[in-house]
Amino acid sequence: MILMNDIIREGHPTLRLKAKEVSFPLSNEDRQLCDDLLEYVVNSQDDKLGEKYGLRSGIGLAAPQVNASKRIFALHIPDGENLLENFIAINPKIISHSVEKTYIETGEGCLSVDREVPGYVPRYARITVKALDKEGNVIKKRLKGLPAIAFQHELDHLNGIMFYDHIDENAPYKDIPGATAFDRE
Ligand code: NB4
Ligand code: NI
Repeated sequence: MILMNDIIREGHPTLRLKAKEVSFPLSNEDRQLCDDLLEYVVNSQDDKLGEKYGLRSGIGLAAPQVNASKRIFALHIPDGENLLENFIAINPKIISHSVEKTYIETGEGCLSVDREVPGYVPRYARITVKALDKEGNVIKKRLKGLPAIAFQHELDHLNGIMFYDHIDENAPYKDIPGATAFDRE
């Protein structure tokens, strides 16, 4: 299972690389990587397991964060008792997006960043995405709210972009025209 010391931190060059597309059928190594990424996110949200293994909780994790420069990430986003999203995205793409933007009121964090970086991170409010699952089947989804924000955060990792690259360092909380805040609470 993935533990915190398997997660590379800012400054590591892999976090600034453009990750490579994955070929199919998946190698056993890539299949295992997919399962490990999703397992980490699920474990991290389990109080007992999180406590036992000292995991920082997350709703997403991208392959470059475990030093695998491959276009794969996992999302596990609960909504109270229900599950908003739970999937592995391979060779993901945003095929269209809204003009309207959104941002998490309390800002974003990252498992590869061991510090708070305050400020609004502008994201597209609604996106239509395409990705492949482990069998190579096409997944097409329309995402909004936290799933849309998380998908963009993870896709950024596949392109060597960190959330704070989007924060205006001179005015981190400046108003984002035409944006609606996403309130986590
Ligand atoms: C990715 C997210 C940062 C902003 C918003 C949030 C958490 C992450 C980073 C968008 C994507 C990880 C991957 C959370 C969290 C809400 C749901 C359910 C019960 C606790 C869990 C906490 F943990 N970000 N952490 N950061 N990243 N919500 N939740 N809650 O997920 O670096 O690249 O368990
Ligand atoms: Ni991150």
